[in-house]
Amino acid sequence: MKPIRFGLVGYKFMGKAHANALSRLPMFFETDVPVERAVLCGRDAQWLEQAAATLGFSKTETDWRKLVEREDVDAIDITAPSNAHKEIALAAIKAGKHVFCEKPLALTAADAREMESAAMEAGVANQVGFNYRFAPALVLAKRLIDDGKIGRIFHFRGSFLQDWIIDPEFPKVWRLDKSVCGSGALGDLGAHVIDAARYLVGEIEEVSGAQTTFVKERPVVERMTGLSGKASADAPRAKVDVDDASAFIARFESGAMGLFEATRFAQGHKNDMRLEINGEKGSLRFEFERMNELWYFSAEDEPGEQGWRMIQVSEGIHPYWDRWWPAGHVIGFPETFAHELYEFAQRAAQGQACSPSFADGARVAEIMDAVELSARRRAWVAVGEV
Ligand code: SOE
Repeated sequence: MKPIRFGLVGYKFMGKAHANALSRLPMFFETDVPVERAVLCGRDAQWLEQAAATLGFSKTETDWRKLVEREDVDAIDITAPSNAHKEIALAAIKAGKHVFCEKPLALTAADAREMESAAMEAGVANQVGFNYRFAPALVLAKRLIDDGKIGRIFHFRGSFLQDWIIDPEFPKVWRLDKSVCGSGALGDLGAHVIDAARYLVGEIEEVSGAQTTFVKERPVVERMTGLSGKASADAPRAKVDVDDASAFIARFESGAMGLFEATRFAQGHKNDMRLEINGEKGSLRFEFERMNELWYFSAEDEPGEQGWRMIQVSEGIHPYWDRWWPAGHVIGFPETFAHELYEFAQRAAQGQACSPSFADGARVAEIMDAVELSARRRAWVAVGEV
C-alpha cells in the first residue's frame, strides 16, 4: 500500500511527540498503511536542520506555504503554536492534503468552525490532537459506558492540574499570550477534559464558569519558548492576558451534571488529569499519571463483595495493545500519540472519517468560548451562543 507521507510543522515538545510516534509506527504497526516522516517544517533554518537530523527527517522546509504545496507530502501535521493552526490548516486543505492539528484547534470557536467546514467541503481527512482519549483506561471506560455497565450517568467530574507557572518570575511564554494560544489553562488543559467528557458522557448544553489570573504581569523572554524559559532580572514585564485557572459547572444534554477544573497553580501536581463518572449502576475513576489503570465500582456486585476494583488495562482491552509489549508491560504518554496518528493515517488512506475530528475540535472550542463568556457575564451561557 502507498505510504502516507507526513509534513510535520513544529519540532519542539509536541513536534517531538509526533515525530517519535511516527517513528514507532513502522516498528510496531508494521502490517498496516506505512507512514513516512517526509518533511520537517520550522522557521529557523539552523534549528530546523538540527531538529530534522534528531527527529529522522531527511527533507526540510522553512516556509509552511511551500510545505503544503509539496507533491511529496500527503498529510500536514500541525504542532506549531495555536495562532498558526487555522492559516496552515486552511492552506493545506486547499492544497488537498489531509490535516492533523494539535489542540486547541483554533483561537476561537468561529475559527475552528471555519476549519471544520473547509475540511468537510474538501473531503480530506481531518483530526485534532486529543491524545488522552487513546489512553488504555479511557478506552475501557468508553466501552464499559457503551455496554451500559454504569447505567444512566449522573455526574462527570474532571480536573487537569499542573504547577509549572506558580513562580511569578516564570516568563511570559507563548502559552501565556492570548494572541498566540487563545486561552490559558482552559485551552491548554481544560480542552482535554472537555474532550473526555464529550467522548464519555455526550454533548454539553450549558455552562457556568469562573476564571482567574493570579500573576498579572510576567517578565518577557527574548525567544518565545514552550514550557520553559528564563528571563533576565532586568527583563521588561508584560501583562498576562490568559486565565491561570478556570473552573465551570455544566449541564449535559442527557441531564448529567459536570464539574470541571483546569489550573497550572496546583502545587505538587505535574500532569494530573483526573476523571470520575458516577452512574446509576456504577462508577469509574481515572488518573492520567496511572493511565493503564481504571477504577470501577459496580453496584451490581454481590452486596458483600462490593468495592472499588482496579482494572489493569493492558492485554485484551485496548485495540492496539497487542502491537506493543507482552501482558502487563504498561504503555505511557508517547504511545497515545502513536495511537492517534496510526488511526489518522489508516483512515486517511481508506477515505474514512477520523475521530476526534475537526468537528469535535470545534465543539470543544464552542464550549470553551461559552465558559469564557459565562465567566465575564457571571451567568449561565448556552453552548453555541458565541
Ligand atoms: C502543557 O501544559 C501541556 O503539555 C499541554 O499543552 C498538553 O496538551 C498536555 O498534554 C500536558 O500539558
